[in-house]
Amino acid sequence: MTKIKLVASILFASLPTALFADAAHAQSGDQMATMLARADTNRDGAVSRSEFAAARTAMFDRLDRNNDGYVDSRDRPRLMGSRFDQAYGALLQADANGDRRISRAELRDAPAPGFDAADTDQDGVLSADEIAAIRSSR
Ligand SMILES: [Ca+2]
Ligand SMILES: [Ca+2]
Ligand SMILES: [Ca+2]
Repeated sequence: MTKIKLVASILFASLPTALFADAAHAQSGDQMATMLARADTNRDGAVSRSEFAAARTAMFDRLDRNNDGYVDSRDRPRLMGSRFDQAYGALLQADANGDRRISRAELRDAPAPGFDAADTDQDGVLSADEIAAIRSSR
């Protein structure tokens, strides 16, 4: 693996589509479960809504390369642009006002259909059992 590819894989390794995907998207359960494992920052085996939101914010900060508080085409890197496009495409689901740029507020308020669908008992926390169910159901 070249150094550039290595850096890019670190920058975009957070499987951003999993943060916005709904059940209908072609998102493998393994990818979703891997993303959730990364989001579990306190390592209790469960992912709370705030941990999920923090994972989204971390992704936003990586994508907003010029740090202007918006993710849009101006943040597209010259290298590995296609990976940016993939993440940006997922993020556009949060573009509530349709201006093709995503603000922090839009990200914060965006629905999380993947999270909601996986939270089968609707307590706002994805338990280890609920995460295991994602992995086995897709
Ligand atoms: Ca947790
Ligand atoms: Ca930006
Ligand atoms: Ca739950």
